[in-house]
Formats: sequence, C-alpha cells, structure tokens
Amino acid sequence: MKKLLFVPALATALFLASCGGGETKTDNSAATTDTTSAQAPAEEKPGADIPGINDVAVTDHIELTGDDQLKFDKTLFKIKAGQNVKLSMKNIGKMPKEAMAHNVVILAPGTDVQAFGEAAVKAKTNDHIPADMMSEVIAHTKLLGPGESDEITFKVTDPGVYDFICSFPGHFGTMRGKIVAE
Ligand SMILES: [Cu+2]
Repeated sequence: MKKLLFVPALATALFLASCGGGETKTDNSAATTDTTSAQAPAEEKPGADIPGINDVAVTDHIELTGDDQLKFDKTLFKIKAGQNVKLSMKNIGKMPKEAMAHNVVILAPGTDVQAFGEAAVKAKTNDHIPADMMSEVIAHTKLLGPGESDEITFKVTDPGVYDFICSFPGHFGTMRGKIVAE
C-alpha cells in the first residue's frame, strides 16, 4: 500500500519540478538579473527603498530641533552601526511645557510605532516613555520644554532602519523620522 501511494506522489513532484517549476525559474532568473545589474549596491543596504536616502550622508552627530508646529526640522539620517553617535535635540518652540514638550525616542527595528505612541500617552509620570516598553527603546532624550535642549550618545549594534519619534501625547503622527544604520 505504501508503495502505491508513494509512486504517484513522486511522479507528481517530478512533473511539477520539470514542467511548471522549471519554466517559472527561467523567467525569474531573467528578471532578477536585470534588477540586480541596475540596483545591486543599493538593495544590499538597509533602508535602500526610503525616498531620498541616497542624498543623506553618514553622520556621527544628529542635530534636531522641534517646534510648536509639531515638526522635527529633519527626518532622515544615516549612521554607522557599531559607532558612537551623538544626538542633540532642542525645543525651539514657545508654548509651555505642559502643552507642548518634545523629546526624541529611537526605537528598535520592528517596533510597532503606533502601539508605542499610544502607550506613551499614559506614561506621563515617566516623561512619556512607557516603562514596560523599554526593551524597544534604543535611546531617548529628556522631555524638553521651550528653549530647552539635551544631548545624548548612543550606538546601534546592528544595521537596519530605526524609527524615531517624539513621544509627547499626539506628536508621533507628525514628529517622526528614520535613522538608517549601515
Ligand atoms: Cu513633540
């Protein structure tokens, strides 16, 4: 009985491999060759699909400001994994801290930014850094009122795309950007 069942299964597998599978493979390899020759260096790097990433130079000093319009002045950075990076952040707004404070929170790749931002709303006593999500925080500045600034140093060990946000309630929708580590 086992033999009878096995033989048709093997025959089907061979048929698929030699016929349908083989044909598809030929088409794919032709297409892949075209893409590879045009974009090979870019595709190997993390964040290669982010618009404008090729115009961003690698830096070891990220300088940011945040304002009363809920905007960071820059939203895209490129750093080297394994290297210490300085991050300076200044709140250049005028509104009182209770209504309009800013920070920079760098999140691990794969973090659910929406979920983090929502949890941060409730973390008022911890400057809007949710204590139970610290494993997803690479680094963060202090929460800054008008005219205040902070400077931190951080390092990421792995190449990848790291989101950063301001975690003050209601801000992460517009105050967010990406740090690409090569
Ligand atoms: Cu903010």
